[in-house]
Amino acid sequence: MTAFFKGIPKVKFEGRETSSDFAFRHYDPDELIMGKRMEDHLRFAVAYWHSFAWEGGDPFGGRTFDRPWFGDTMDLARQKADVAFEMFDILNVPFFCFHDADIRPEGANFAESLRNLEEITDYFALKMETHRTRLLWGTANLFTHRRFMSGAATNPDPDVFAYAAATVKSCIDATHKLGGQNYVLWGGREGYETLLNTDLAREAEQAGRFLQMVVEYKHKIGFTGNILIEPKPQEPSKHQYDYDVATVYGFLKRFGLEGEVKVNIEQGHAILAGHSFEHELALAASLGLFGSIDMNRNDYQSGWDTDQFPDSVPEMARAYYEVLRAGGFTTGGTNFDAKLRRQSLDPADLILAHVGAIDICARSLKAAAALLEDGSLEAARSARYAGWDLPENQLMLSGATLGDIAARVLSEGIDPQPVSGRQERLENLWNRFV
Ligand code: XLS
Ligand code: NI
Ligand code: NI
Repeated sequence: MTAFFKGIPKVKFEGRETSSDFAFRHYDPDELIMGKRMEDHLRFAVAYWHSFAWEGGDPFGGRTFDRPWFGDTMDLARQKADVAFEMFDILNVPFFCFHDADIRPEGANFAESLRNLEEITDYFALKMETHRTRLLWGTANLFTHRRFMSGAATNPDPDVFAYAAATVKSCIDATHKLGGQNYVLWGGREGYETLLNTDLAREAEQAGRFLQMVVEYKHKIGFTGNILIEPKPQEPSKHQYDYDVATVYGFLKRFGLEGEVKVNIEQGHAILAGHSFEHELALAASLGLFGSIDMNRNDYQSGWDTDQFPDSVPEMARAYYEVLRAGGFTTGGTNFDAKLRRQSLDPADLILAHVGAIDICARSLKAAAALLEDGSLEAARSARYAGWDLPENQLMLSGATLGDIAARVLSEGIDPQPVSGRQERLENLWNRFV
């Protein structure tokens, strides 16, 4: 045991009446929702980077956190892992996620970085023998180090492409070794700062080839998890190629990778792209792309990717409603890609941030499930399209020509009558459940 979380109890479900801060009021892992345990619906994961690697800096000031494991040695990396697994136990979360750079010190060269990664992931494997928390996904950090300042796969310098390919290979290997259920690619610097020095056609070809190799490699080593792309429109680049779900779908089609790659959708990224979270989730589900969630929220005034913990049941219920309609998570889950505010210095803050967020998600899931089970909303949705069930209308979608349809409009005197979309009624219905 480390001393970091000294005095902090394991967080358990205690129900609404409890007065304890360190308790779940709504998240009862074993409660059955639509016939499935809540833990198996939500599949919570802690993000290693925000919780253990982030130092509390912002563009105007550096480190505010004072963690005993900050530093660049393997000993400190192991200490960080000890604390991380202690937090996973305190929260009883089934999963965690990491980037290579979060968990191991950068070496003097690629070989040393690789050795560090292998050593620390062996240490994780050992810890996973005595802790229940599993790996939801691993990923490579291809955006922090200065070598990646002009991109990774989309870099004008082929040596960076090669370095990124080697790095991704090492991270897929590490994820596979640890039994990870997905592998994520977020293209933080796969984009541009200015079109004046950028060749869009080349960069797209490079990114397509890169992803094809990732998919080939996954099959070669027998990694059965999903490859997930995480869309984001900008930040850190001025423009990022994986802008949103629709853009990623077009990219996958172009390179023949639909069916091979799904998406990891982040709440704050959806908002930055000018969408709602539920829009991105519903669209991904409709395209057969839905994979996993990065759960967080942005400050709606600042316009930045502030990665705060979620705090709104009405908003998250919309998200989980789409997750449930999509059939729920398979390999995916709810990863808290969220960080403390830089004034939240105490170890307890780290725990309480997750406790609150977990309860928000649990309440949202319950509200969404109740509405889905009630069936009124889905009945209204189906009723709206009921005309399409008639055989003569089905024919318009397969078989009939424009000429046939025109003849039918004339012969039957078809004269469409507008009907209400009933939006406010449906909003009222929605609000009875949240
Ligand atoms: C940053 C991204 C990042 C990914 C993983 O905005 O959300 O944290 O989830 O590289
Ligand atoms: Ni993000
Ligand atoms: Ni993310």
